[in-house]
Order: sequence, then C-alpha cells, then structure tokens
Amino acid sequence: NMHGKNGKDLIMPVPIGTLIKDFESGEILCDLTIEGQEFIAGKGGRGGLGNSHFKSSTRQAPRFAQPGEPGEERTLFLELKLLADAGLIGLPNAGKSTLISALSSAKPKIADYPFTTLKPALGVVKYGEFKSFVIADIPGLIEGAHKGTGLGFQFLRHVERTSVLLHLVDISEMAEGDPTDNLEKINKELELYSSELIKKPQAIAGTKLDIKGDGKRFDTLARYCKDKHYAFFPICAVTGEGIKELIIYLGAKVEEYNKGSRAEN
Ligand SMILES: Nc1nc2c(ncn2[C@@H]2O[C@H](COP(=O)(O)OP(=O)(O)OP(=O)(O)O)[C@@H](O)[C@H]2O)c(=O)[nH]1
Ligand SMILES: [Mg+2]
Repeated sequence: NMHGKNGKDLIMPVPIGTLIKDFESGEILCDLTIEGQEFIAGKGGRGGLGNSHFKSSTRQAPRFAQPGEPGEERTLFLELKLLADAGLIGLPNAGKSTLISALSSAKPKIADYPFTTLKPALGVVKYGEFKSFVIADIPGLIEGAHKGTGLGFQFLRHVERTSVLLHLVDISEMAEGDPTDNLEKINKELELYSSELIKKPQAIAGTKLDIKGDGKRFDTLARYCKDKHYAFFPICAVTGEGIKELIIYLGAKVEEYNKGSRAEN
C-alpha cells in the first residue's frame, strides 16, 4: 500500500547568507538571508501508486504497481556571503584579529606574522543596553590582490553586504611603508574588485597606538583622514584606548544603514 506522495523531501540546511545561483548562467535564484527561509531546488517527480491501488473485485492481489516519475534535476552553485554589519579590512598584521577579539567574544588566531587569518570570522559586538552588531574579520589584503596575490579577493565577498568598512592602518613605529600609501593601496584593490565596495562608507582606525613611537605615522594618517573627510579613530586593542568611541560610531553607522534599507523596502 505504497504512495508516491509519501516520499520524503530532501532538505539540506545551509548557513544564512547563502546565495543560490544557476550553475550555468550564474543567475541568482535565491538569496537565503532570513532564518528558516526555504528554497525549492527541484520538485520531486509525480509519485507512483502501489499495487493495492489497483485492487478490484476481480483482482484481489494485483502484481503490478505504477512507478513514480523521476524528479527535477538541475545543477546549482551555492555561494556563501556572510551577513555582517561591519567589516574589517587592512594589510596583513594591521591588527584586525586583535581588534575583533577586543570588541567581541570571538577568539581568532593572532600572531606577529602576515596571513595569520586564513578564513573569515564573525564576532558580535554588544553596545548600549541591548544593542549589538556583527563584525567580520577577513584575511589581510595586499597590493596585487586583484591579480590573485596573497589570499587575493576570495574573502572580500564576505564584507560586500556590510553597512560600513573599518580600514585598519598600523601606525606603530615598527610598521612598514607610509601609512597613507598603505591605505591607498588597499583602497585601490577594493576599487579593482568592485565599484560598489569602494563606495561603502569607510572609517579609518590607526592601530597599535601604544607603540606609536615618535607619532610621525600617527600624525601623517590623522592629517590625511582630515583632508579626505574620513572618520579617524586612533586605537589600541591592547589597552582599550579609543575602543569605546569606535564602537559607538560603528553602532550608529549600522543603525543608520538599517533604517535606510528598511525605508527602501
Ligand atoms: N602593541 C600592540 N600590538 C598589537 C596591537 N594590535 C595588534 N597587535 C599585534 O600585531 C600583530 C598582528 O595582529 P593580528 O591581529 O594578528 O593582525 P591581523 O590584521 O589580523 O593579521 P592577518 O590575519 O595576518 O591579516 C600581533 O602580534 C598582535 O599582537 C596593539 O594595539 N598594540
Ligand atoms: Mg588576522
């Protein structure tokens, strides 16, 4: 007494932020951004009927059944774009992971060498009484990333959906290169990656304030940010200096963006 319609659905759980694309055309079929959201990837075939459905007064034990038809078949491409409110960008070793661990309970690997972070991580930043936002730490970017140098662009998609980018620039006396050159190099890469990403609001954090030495790099960066109208936050993730101001600013940016995107819908 079988029944095709009793066939079980095959449900595959995926993380929030998964984009479903057609494998061949690349067309976006669905963007799973809400908890519990479902996408029907393929319908099952018409169900068959078991032998008991063919019973009649003259045929008490039919030896045949109607087979079901095969289900839909198609090839999909699943791409995960994390849903974070704020994204940390910067050269390797700029202090991104140290900052996310100071802002949230995320515990990423931190070390004194470039490319410590190999995959993105998220942290929840709590502020105000009950407010919070999600921040993403991604591997460091370097010049030539658009050509695949370093870890390249593969992680930038994870900050594409953020409201604001926080660009970290090392202002310690040990840092290499001019801080403004370092900042511009990364922004050039962002621009080469996507004309949208470069338009995202960006704030600058001058990191490792505790070891700024004579403060020359600090002054250079502060002046540059003033000229270019970037919000500038000198911070030290170790002592906590400047962190509170930074959280308040990022929280406000995220709220402003969310209000705007709600108004659009
Ligand atoms: N003194 C001091 N050292 C810091 C501070 N922030 C980060 N560091 C050090 O800088 C080094 C690099 O820090 P990370 O947080 O791993 O840097 P990152 O930007 O995540 O680096 P990648 O993952 O390689 O891109 C580590 O040795 C940290 O301890 C700071 O505020 N003060
Ligand atoms: Mg890191």
